[in-house]
Amino acid sequence: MSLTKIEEVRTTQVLAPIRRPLRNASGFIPSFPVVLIDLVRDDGVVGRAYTQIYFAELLPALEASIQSLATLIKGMPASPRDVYNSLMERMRLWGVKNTFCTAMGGLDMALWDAYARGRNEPLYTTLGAQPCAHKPYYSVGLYDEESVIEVAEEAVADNYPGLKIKAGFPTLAEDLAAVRAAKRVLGDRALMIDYNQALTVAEAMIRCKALDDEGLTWIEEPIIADDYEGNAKLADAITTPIQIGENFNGPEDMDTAMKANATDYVMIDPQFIRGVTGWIETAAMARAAGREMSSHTFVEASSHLLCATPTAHWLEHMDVVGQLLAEPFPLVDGALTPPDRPGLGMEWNDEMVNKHRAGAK
Ligand code: SMN
Ligand code: MG
Repeated sequence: MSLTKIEEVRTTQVLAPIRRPLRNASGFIPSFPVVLIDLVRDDGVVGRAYTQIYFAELLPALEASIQSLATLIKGMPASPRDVYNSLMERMRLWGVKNTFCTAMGGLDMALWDAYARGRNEPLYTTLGAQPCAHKPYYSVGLYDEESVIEVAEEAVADNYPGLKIKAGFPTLAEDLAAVRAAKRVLGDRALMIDYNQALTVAEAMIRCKALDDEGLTWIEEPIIADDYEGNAKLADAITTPIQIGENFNGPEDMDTAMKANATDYVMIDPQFIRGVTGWIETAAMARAAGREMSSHTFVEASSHLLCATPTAHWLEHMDVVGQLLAEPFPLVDGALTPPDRPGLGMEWNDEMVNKHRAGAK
């Protein structure tokens, strides 16, 4: 079999329009900064993926990181695992964390997308899995007691089985009031809250205990994400599951967190875990550790990857690039199944991409 090679990596900075601007306890995201990746192979197959960063100001740095890594892999056979292993070796001296981690995640996914497209099958098939219907939760920002009613009604109207709101108001009373107001609208539907690392360990202990009887499905990132010892203490002290993982930079962080017993559940971001290759490694660790594994952002890739995840749990539905896609990833009867299209199943809507382009044109 002839080996197709990586010919070129094209990147486009965009500020993706989102349904609701995203306020959280640690920042504000009015539109989503992402870099779209088109990885061209010498047989003409183009692999598509994207990767995100939370600040528009940092988009050029992310694009430059992708392009820098691309110079290390151009001309290589386009086998995703070999490229991943080669990059891990080449980058050993500097490390593959943070922006380079995200950049590598995007490239890995574009390579897998091309690989599956070359075989004319959806990614879940390439991974040896059947398509399955995931439980999506509607993921939104910080809303107080009054404004949360409208988002909870939106979740019910769209038939989501769950809703995640941000928490981290100046007082516990405000967090509690928002949770109770949302619950009243949601009824039996799941409610999760996300502190985005805003609390100290002592404050988190007080708030998590006070929220422990509210029927929350999980409490996410109450303290600094990589304070695994602090997270382990919280997980021990309350019965509501603690959820962390979106800030794992590669499978090694999952390994460290599991060894520290830092969390009850994990939620993995395909971009930050270093793509399909990093996700599959991490999913095996979640099985070994007996931890439910959910996804973080990147709905399209997650919908395929969760099919190949033995302990698959919830799909976060934060629609980052939906408006930039030619074909949607729709919710049907409150569930999301990956599409029966080659690769990840994403084609850009060029007109919308051009409209929302950022950086140098
Ligand atoms: C989040 C997602 C995207 C941007 C900022 C924060 C988040 C989540 O923590 O879990 O959705
Ligand atoms: Mg979160």
